[in-house]
Amino acid sequence: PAASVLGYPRIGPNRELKKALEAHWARKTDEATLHAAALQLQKANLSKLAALGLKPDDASLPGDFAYYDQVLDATLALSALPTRFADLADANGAIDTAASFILARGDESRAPLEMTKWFDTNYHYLVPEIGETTPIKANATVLVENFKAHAANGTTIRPTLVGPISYLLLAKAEDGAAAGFDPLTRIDEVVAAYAQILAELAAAGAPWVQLDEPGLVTDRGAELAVPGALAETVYTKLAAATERPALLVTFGYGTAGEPTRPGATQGLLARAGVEAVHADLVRGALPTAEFLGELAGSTLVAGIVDSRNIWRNNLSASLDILKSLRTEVEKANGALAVGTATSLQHVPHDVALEANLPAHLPEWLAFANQKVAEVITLAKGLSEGESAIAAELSAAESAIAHRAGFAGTTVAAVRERLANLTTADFSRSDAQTRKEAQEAALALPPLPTTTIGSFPQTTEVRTARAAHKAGTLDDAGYEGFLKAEITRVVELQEKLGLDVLVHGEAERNDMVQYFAENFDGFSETENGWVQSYGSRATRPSILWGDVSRPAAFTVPWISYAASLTNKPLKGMLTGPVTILAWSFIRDDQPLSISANQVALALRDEIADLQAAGIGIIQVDEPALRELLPLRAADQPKYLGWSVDSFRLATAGAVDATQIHTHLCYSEFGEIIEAIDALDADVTSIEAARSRMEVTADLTSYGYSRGIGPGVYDIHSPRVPSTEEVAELIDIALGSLDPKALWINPDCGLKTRGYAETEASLANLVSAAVAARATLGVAV
Ligand code: THG
Ligand code: ZN
Repeated sequence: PAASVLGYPRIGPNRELKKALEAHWARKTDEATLHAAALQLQKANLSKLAALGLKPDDASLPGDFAYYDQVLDATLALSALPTRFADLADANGAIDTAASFILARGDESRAPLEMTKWFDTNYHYLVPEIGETTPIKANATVLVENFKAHAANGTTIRPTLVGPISYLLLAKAEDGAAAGFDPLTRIDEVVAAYAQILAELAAAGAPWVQLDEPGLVTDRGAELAVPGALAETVYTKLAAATERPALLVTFGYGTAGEPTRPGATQGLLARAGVEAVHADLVRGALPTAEFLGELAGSTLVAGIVDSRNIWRNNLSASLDILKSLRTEVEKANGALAVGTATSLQHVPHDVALEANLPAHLPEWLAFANQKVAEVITLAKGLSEGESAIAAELSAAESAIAHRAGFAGTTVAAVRERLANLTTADFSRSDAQTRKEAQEAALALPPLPTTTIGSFPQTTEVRTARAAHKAGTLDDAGYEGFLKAEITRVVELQEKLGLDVLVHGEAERNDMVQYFAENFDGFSETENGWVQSYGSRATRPSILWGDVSRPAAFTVPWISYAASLTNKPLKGMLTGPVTILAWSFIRDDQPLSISANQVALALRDEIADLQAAGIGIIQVDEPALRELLPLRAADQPKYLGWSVDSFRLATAGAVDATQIHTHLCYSEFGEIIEAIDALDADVTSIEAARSRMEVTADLTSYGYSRGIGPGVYDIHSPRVPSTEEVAELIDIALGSLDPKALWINPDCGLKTRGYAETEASLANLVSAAVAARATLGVAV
């Protein structure tokens, strides 16, 4: 195929799949109804793709549907049931749809498969659990049935599966496997199963199958991609089968193999007999002529259209790159096709679904459908010449010119402020001086108790917000509602006896979107949903211009809460890295510059909070770990600017103002130095599930400022007993200085209900009070 996309959003333009799944999980519909809804959605998507110009008869159409997750679907294709789910196997050892939802969501007696980030994206996959004896047995039924269902409709899809190497790289060793067991040791069995799946798909008539091997763009993957290593062995074996479809092997999210040898992995696989190989030209390096010469008659799918961001493609620049690639590829008797950098699952469906964007913006944007059109246009330009796509080239050129010249894209005042920054703007005075000033100002008890910031977002809160948005609840009515909600939350915290109170964040729909709405330079979509995991999606904001903060916006709510209590009230902000990580970001300047712009906007808000008498301000950075580059060599630079942006946001605070931060993960060994460098006075982190494992790490690192390792897991409605909380406090006290320890839950309470929140916090407070008594004069 001359033009193809690696994958397409699965949730549906109006989140049809989400609705069908959630109705089924709520037992409102049976499996046949769910299946019919999913098939109808796929058919609608495929006819949309065909209408946009992808050919329905040459396997250009992606066949990447998954009810929940593409990695889970590979687990199903391998019948790889972890031991703790072994009873779910059917008579053939296979995992059916109902069983797959138990893997994804757990049941009364079992936690679901662990969920973790898919490469450096905001998508989360279900982690396979592989041990020495995990069954591995091909089950091509779902893939074959799906292929046939579309073939019966005159549509030839390209069934897509996570590749065998990436599957095992993404897996973790099953609990109970021998120490040091590496799932990759099961590769021969996985390859044999894939060979059988390929044979069954060939028998069903599939001309092409796509295997995604993004695992090979990581450092670990690079070791497997050198000549003679696993990638070569595996694909030589798979290519040697006589009964198989043609293979397209893709490498999204970076440069496959060694970063200094871009194209080498593609060359290696082509020589092994793979018909088409893909390269990500957006995050990955351009394959060099040396390696393109090794394509040996295979097709290179050039992933030139960005599938992780929403900007319109610079078609003429892309066409120039494609033409030079083609020259090299054709020297090796290969062919060039045009594609996307990764699956389009990371972008929303269609700009046309947005009715309320600011007038300048739609022309600059390309969501999935616009990107498909770009791929087709580029393929046409490549085969028929510039003149065949003259109108598209000039439309893209003028949109890009409008974007570059638009008043908000570059704002002199913002640029000047950044240019005038000095190193002093990134530093506070020394931690000890601050500590003394804060102790005097705050007079907190030992082991102070607090929460992470959000309180339950009840149906009433969501209903009031929706009514306000729809215009049925006026500004005054909404403000009155929110103030009543804040009053309730403050009174509850007083009653519970917490020491540092929060206002509860009822006014915020989302911890990022709320900030984007209040900063210049960002816009929000109405319908720009992107799957985050399973049936859940977010609507990332779009950062398109220089950022500034027109007016204080958190101050009124937080000041109102502070006016209701004599206890210290903690102001809540979201940090620069997280705001950027969960938004679509500019592609016309380094992320570090946007980060400092956001930091200055936050710095202004912090100054205003401080002026309003707020003495504790938390700047959350749950996504700090998330944006960490895949390659170790790229990490120090990232950690440098990300830490700097946090420091720039917070360093305007006076000594007596206590800066807190919150990080949503416990495995931060890799970035402990960066966390220390944030120089926050107090850091709260997830720790309950690992039973305070991190506290010992922190102590051995020599971390000396305030630390709040979460004393209970908020991810389930379970109420921890006072004894359980007390035990975790004891563990923490075993390695931490009691003067540094804070007592708080693991994370915000937004997703919890009030009943369990109140009970859990009551137990947290009584455990803290008891621990204080035990410490006695020691503190
Ligand atoms: N905010 C933003 N991005 C995020 C998170 C966030 N990315 C990472 C992480 N948190 C993702 N986790 C979730 C958790 C819940 C939901 C989505 C992503 C969720 N979404 C609702 C749904 O799909 O029904 C829709 C929410 C809405 O109406 O806005 O529940 O916290 N920006
Ligand atoms: Zn958290």
